[in-house]
Amino acid sequence: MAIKRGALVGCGFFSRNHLQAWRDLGDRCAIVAVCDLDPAKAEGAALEFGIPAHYASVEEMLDREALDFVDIATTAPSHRAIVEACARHGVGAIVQKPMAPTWKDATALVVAMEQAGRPLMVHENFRFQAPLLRAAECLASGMIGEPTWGRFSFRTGYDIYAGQPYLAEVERFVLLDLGIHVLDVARVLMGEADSVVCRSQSIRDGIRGEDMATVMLGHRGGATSIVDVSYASPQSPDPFPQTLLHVDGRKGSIQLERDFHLIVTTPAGTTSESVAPRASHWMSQQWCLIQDSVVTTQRHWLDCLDRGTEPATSGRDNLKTFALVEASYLAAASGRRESPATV
Ligand code: NAD
Ligand code: 89Y
Repeated sequence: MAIKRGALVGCGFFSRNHLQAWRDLGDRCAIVAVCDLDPAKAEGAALEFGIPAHYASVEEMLDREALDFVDIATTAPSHRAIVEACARHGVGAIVQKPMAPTWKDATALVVAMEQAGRPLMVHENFRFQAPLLRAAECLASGMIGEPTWGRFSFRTGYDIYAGQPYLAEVERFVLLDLGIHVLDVARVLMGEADSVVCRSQSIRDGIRGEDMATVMLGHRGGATSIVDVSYASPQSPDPFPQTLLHVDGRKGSIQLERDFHLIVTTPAGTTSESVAPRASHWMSQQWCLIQDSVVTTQRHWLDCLDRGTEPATSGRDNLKTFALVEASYLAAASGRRESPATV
């Protein structure tokens, strides 16, 4: 397979993980340009990662570079315009979550890429985390039978504002930033949901949006699940950034406990295994769960480009997760059970 030529847009906090992961995948792709509205950030990333070109304008970069894909690691308000520019230039894109700040923008950017006939994947990395991949594999094997109930929980007091100060300013906060990841995991393990109940809370002083939310999903097969997310849960030790889960099935259960202990109960008995992520020289102890999943996510994108197949987290697929976020906001405001939009 020919080496894919990619360009990264957005050289901020999280982009380093993308660039390190592309470097790990260097036998399959080359990042040939980076872009940031702040030219110093683009130049700094190009220098540090040995990337030949840097730009302050996406349009200029798309005009000048011959690309197989663009990797969009900017914050959500810019995603629609950048994806639409990729669509106009006939270039595929992988875009960070959340796909957009609103349902209208999310659907528009998916349609733009579909009309251009180019691939679009959302960089939704939680379902690609090593422990969650293993939990999904156990469930899919049928060893615990049909799932009947699930809880997917991410609660932390970790100072996320230090690295991502923009999160304090957004009106739609924890559901769109973090709930979107955990709702996606619930979809993968429990199947599609057709009803949503939600309560949200704003706990921390000085933030604009909600930093705690509890969602109850009704799944099509009859199962129920709870997704609870919080950035206002001081604790020690803090499990950040682990998602913990418990799924009951008709024949057993799966539990993912702190520090990557997976406990599976089947009619044959209970087993426990360590499902820790892979650590590599550029990863930190705390973030390697996510950093390792960035490599897995980006590898999946390259696999799909090579094979011409639809990514598991394609724009169209991710709209189904986005619809659960929208229904959660609606349910929190109305106090009623809401139905997600059909995608
Ligand atoms: P950031 O603000 O640190 O960096 C974003 C960069 O994009 C900035 O340097 C900004 O100048 C640049 N930018 C904005 N608009 C641009 C445009 N139109 N053209 C070129 N450059 C532009 O943000 P971040 O914390 O790195 O977050 C980026 C994205 O990654 C967000 O969508 C966030 O939700 C996501 N994120 C994902 C994870 C994860 O685990 N999946 C973790 C953290 C952040
Ligand atoms: O913003 C969040 C995300 O997307 O993953 C982890 C995070 O950076 C903080 O919880």
